[in-house]
Amino acid sequence: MIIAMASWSTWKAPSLVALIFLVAAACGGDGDGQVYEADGVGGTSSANLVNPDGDVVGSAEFEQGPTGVLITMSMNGLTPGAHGIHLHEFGACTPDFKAAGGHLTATDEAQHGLKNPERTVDNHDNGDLPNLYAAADGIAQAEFFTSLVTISGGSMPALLDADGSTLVIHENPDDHLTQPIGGAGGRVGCGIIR
Ligand SMILES: [Cu+2]
Repeated sequence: MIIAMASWSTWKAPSLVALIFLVAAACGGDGDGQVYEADGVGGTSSANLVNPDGDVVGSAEFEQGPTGVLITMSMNGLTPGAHGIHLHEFGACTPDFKAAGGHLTATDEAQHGLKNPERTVDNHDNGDLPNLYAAADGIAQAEFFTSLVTISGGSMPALLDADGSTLVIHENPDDHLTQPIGGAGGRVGCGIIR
């Protein structure tokens, strides 16, 4: 509308040039149109992780960075080896971990799996993370970084949206391919993100 109304009189030409510059900046400069935006860079949230008996077995911290969320976590009581771990859509772990719902996504058509060839920037599963590895003593410590969510607001599904979200740990590894959860099996840990 502004462009259509702009005349080529000498005093309006500078504002037209400025408008074109802003549009280019919003496209990130490489023409792909993908821009990560979040409210409150530096903001944090956290979760206490519980096992199916309700015992606290770990914790996770979430910090909003300019291009994604850094997750720092530790947990004990796991079987040694790899465990699928995802961000789930509801902020609930009771009466059982099914209350956490499915993965946090922006579309019902979401494709699970970091290695899924059907996956695009328009249909990725925003709850996906690499696997969590527990040592022989059942303890796992990890950092994850994801640019597929925000803590609040912005251009990706937010952890602290109206229905909240959870960090869920599964009993088996996520193969990053199989629908809907990479064959990760049952839920052995859950934490409400607050
Ligand atoms: Cu999951």
